[in-house]
Amino acid sequence: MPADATATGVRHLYVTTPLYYVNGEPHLGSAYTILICDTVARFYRQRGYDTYFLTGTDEHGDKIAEAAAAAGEEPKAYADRISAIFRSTWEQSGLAYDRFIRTTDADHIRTVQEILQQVYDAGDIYFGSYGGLYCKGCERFYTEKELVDGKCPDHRTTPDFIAEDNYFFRMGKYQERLLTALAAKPDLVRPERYRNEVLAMLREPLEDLCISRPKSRLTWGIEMPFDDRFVTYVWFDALINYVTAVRSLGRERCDALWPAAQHFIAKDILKPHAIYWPTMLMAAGLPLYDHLNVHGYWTVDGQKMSKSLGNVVRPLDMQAKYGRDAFRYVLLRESVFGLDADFREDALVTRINADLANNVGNLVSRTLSMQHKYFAGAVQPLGEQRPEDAALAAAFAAAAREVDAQVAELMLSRALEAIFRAADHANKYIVETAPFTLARDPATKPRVGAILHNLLEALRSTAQLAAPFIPETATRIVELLNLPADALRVPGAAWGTAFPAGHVVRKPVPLFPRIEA
Ligand code: ME8
Repeated sequence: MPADATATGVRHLYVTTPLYYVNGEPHLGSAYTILICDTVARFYRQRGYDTYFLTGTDEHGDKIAEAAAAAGEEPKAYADRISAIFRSTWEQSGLAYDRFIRTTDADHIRTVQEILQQVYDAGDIYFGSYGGLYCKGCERFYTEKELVDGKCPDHRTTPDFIAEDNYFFRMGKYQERLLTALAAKPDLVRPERYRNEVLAMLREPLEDLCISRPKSRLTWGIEMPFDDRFVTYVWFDALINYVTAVRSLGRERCDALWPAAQHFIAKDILKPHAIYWPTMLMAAGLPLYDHLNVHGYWTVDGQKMSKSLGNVVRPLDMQAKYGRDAFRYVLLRESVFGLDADFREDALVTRINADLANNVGNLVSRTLSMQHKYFAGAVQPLGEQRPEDAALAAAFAAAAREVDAQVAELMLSRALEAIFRAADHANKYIVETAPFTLARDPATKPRVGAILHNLLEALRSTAQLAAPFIPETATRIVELLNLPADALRVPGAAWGTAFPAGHVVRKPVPLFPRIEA
């Protein structure tokens, strides 16, 4: 669960994606992290939390300068262009973030310089010489031990040996404090496997961090406030964005949101987020984030996604082909947070047909068509609850509890499983209670009205529970039920109280047409 309520009683949640490098375009991996953040933010927003959701782009450093040069553009013009592609992709995907930050934004540059100056004044930044093995892909120095056969384990390239005078951050000084923080809060970094990786990194003495680049080698960066011959190392710059964004909201909201910060990343950038960033925060006298949530990698048909293999999955293409919610659903349903996952288009089609079309889609169309066929769309009294009605209501109540518990642990696929299990229960309830048979006899027609009323409640609950995961579908269900949008808020009406007798629901429209393979 996010951090506790403050004195005002309002709870807060601040979620962040990594700031994506502008050296490539959005793909399945970047889409996944932002989708998880969007879902978690929607979930807590629906429950009345003050949420703030940040994403954006990381635009300085060697890697971007090189990509711009390769494209024959000035770095800023190049960053403007690619950053706009990210922004428009996320907008077209319907992601409800609060700010799209760029590391070239003026307030960010100011915040980085302020923090650098503060840490420098406090004596935690010094000038020195260093020679080391540098991987441009990772934008960091490697120790011999970290390399695999002399190569960067991520990029499989041989790092360059670079020796120069630079500024260093006394990261090593904070090793013990970081260990204490990790011990005090066992799920600061989660899931546990990544916490263990961090603890393993901290078994070695923590070295100081080189945080500048001489302008003789790189000019595309934020100038060091105390020495204009240097620019800031891209990670020391980019990580600070998480603070820049909340500071721009004013003191009070910043103080409420910052301790409720949850960063979402994949395992590739664990070290900067689990080691550089908390020690930077300590040096700047700021509290640590609430959680660092680390997920695995997506592969495509069992292979690493890459331009050369031609298997890069583009979120907008998938959404155009299958719909936004279907794409969201499959990514969230087919992955376990923390573990690697494999994307296959055939599995996507199977999921859409089985879960979305056959289960929820069918439930909507069967219920609404019977409501229209037997009662011209008008809701009938609920009547006395029979055991099978109570069991249906109980199935949704249990799903609601399970969804809360699973989302708190980021087990979003399990949460979805619980929702679809309840919807499946409703489909079985139709078979079991057989309203289509009862409708033939005028004596049992009132019971048909009651059954359908229970089913409308099941649809309302399905929409409410599923809203953070498949928001457009939830909204469409609520529209078909002819209820106001706030019917999706949690907690909502108690079972049996959302539809007054005589309330008229709309005629069904297919939500998810079956896809022929
Ligand atoms: O590292 N599977 O940016 P980046 C899952 N600018 N997630 C993936 C993925 C995959 N195959 N590929 C990428 C950077 N991601 C820095 C971050 S933060 C202050 C600076 C996602 O563009 C995942 O979230 O390389 C991963 O951590 C991120 O993209 C890396 O994005």
